[in-house]
Amino acid sequence: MEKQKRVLAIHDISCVGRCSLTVALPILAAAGADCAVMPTAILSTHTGGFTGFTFRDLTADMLPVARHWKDLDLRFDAIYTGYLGSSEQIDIVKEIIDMFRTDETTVLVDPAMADNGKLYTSFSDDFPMLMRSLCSKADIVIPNFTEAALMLGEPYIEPPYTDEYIEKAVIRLRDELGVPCAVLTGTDIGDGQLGAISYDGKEISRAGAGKIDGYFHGTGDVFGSAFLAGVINGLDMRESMRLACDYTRECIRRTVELGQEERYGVCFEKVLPMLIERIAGNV
Ligand code: PXL
Repeated sequence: MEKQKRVLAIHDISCVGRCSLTVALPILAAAGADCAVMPTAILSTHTGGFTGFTFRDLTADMLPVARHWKDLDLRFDAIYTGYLGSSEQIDIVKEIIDMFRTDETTVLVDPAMADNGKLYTSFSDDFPMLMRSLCSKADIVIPNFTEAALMLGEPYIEPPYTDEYIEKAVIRLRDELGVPCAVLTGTDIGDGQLGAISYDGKEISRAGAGKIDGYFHGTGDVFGSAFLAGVINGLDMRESMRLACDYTRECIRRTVELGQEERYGVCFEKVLPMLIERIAGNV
């Protein structure tokens, strides 16, 4: 009988708005993982689409928490990092990765800091280069096109893209960041599909699902969590991307069907049975 996988998810808690930890924990739990959490900050809501949100920075708590876990001899099969609460957390997260990484650990870094050509309001202009240095410690990175452009010091280009542009971007991302595998999300070549492309130094893989128009908050975290759910359950890059694309699309479709306001995130809870079935059936 295979041991239950333990994941450490390092993201903020946006108490309302379904993103970061309030998405990662339930999705990874549904995928059968024991998901430990390290909150980087606690916000009353996320920062996209709400004003007047509260923000409690938890930078000072992170290393003491990690040291306690080290004393307990806790081990993690995967470390999944996302939205960070301060620039100082970049070095802290690197230290935590060093504390817990073994040959069997998968380190997945989502450089959650920007979308639609813009850095999120809470980050300063030097943050993308700091985030780039964190990405270089990962086994897999999953930026969108805005985050990739910021880390590569390139102008952001609006979709639709050419297939050639997407391929070059993912190859550059992997090679320049020095990361074993890069997954670029938000691939849109104007054919009605939206998806992701990966490059692991040998092979380029693609996955996509029918595009639904609109801006849906938190879908990067839904995608990242479902992708990691695939990886820890033994799926390869292409299969994990396909699972994440199909799951994210279905979450968006249900959100539209239910007439839910976009800033409250997508109705991922309603689609968890599909994720569980797909993982059980290994597709
Ligand atoms: O899902 C990205 C995200 C996570 N956490 C917070 C955010 C955002 C995007 O805006 O504001 C606090």
